[in-house]
Amino acid sequence: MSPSTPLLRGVNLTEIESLALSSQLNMADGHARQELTKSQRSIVDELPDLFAKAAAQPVDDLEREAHRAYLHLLHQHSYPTRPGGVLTCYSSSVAMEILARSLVPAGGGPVALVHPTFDNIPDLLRGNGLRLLPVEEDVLHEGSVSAAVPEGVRCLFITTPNNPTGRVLAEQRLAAIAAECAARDVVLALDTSFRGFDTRSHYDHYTVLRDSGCRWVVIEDTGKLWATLDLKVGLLASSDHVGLPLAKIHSDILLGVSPFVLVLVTRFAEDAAAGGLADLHRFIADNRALVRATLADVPDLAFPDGDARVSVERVDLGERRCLNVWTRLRQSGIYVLPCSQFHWADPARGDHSLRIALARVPGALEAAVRALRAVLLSP
Ligand code: EGV
Repeated sequence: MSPSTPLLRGVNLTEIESLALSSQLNMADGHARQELTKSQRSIVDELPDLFAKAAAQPVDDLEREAHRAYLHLLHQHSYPTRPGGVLTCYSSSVAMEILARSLVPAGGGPVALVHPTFDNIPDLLRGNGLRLLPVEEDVLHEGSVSAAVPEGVRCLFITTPNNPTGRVLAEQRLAAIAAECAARDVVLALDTSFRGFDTRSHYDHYTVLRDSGCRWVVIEDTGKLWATLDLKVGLLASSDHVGLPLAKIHSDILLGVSPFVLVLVTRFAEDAAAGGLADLHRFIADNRALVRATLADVPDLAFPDGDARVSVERVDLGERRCLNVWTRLRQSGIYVLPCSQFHWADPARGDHSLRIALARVPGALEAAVRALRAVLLSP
């Protein structure tokens, strides 16, 4: 996409994010780009030793340690420990692609997918020829459970906490939805990539899923929490008898992730468990407060996700169009994300909001949000 591309229709969110990668004021992607903490820096200082450890130990052990450290950190104590119960991938999008491909041979109806959500999820599903049915967040979270699991679908896919809204599926609601999926033999798939930020999504999902008796898949992601320069893994966990060729497709795509990355994930997870996660929650809350305070006096503006704790914040622009605001910010080298594409079934519904990344150095975030304020205040 050339720098003068005027319209963003037909362009996906990741393409927009990639425009921002070399900018000093990149508030676009949801990756972690804050400074390392002191204890994280000391892990980085040990990298040569970690490399040696990774080379010396059996990769099975390293994989088990990484799963355990990460999933226990997030209180997911009942994750499957059987062989192949958690498949390790280079990223959660690779896990997503494996899930999408695995759903094809099963045949059957469309996949029901939360609306809105990050657009690479619908794109990967559709890219594999699957038909999609949007399920609005409100329908998913409240009211009749049978409406949350539309008739005839082969799979229900929920991002929780959701991206960009931060909305979390409550334990009772997960239990009710999982029971409905069990009764109707619908595969329940969760993407919990942002759960590290929100303790309300730290109840043990695997206990709830297992108790329901449904067929389920969970995608986890270590990539959103720590500024490890995209050294990360995605995890693809599944129930016994899930009936999808996940391991086979995983083997089509990779032999395994780097043992070095597994060791790094284990160390960062241990550091987080020792207090780093609580520090991170405070850091994100402070950055969210900074955004809200800086924009507080701008008329016709709102923060629709009052309760959100994830590392992104939506801003409702009122009458203004996100494309317009995005274009003007971009002229100053400042990047945020327009929200149209999150509304994958009805992009117009996102035309008046932006998403700001919060996992950033506070000084840079403040500069970007001040510039946003200036754009919003000038006609
Ligand atoms: C966010 C982009 C893709 C994704 C960004 C993201 N990756 N498309 N494979 O990591 O919220 O900005 O999730």
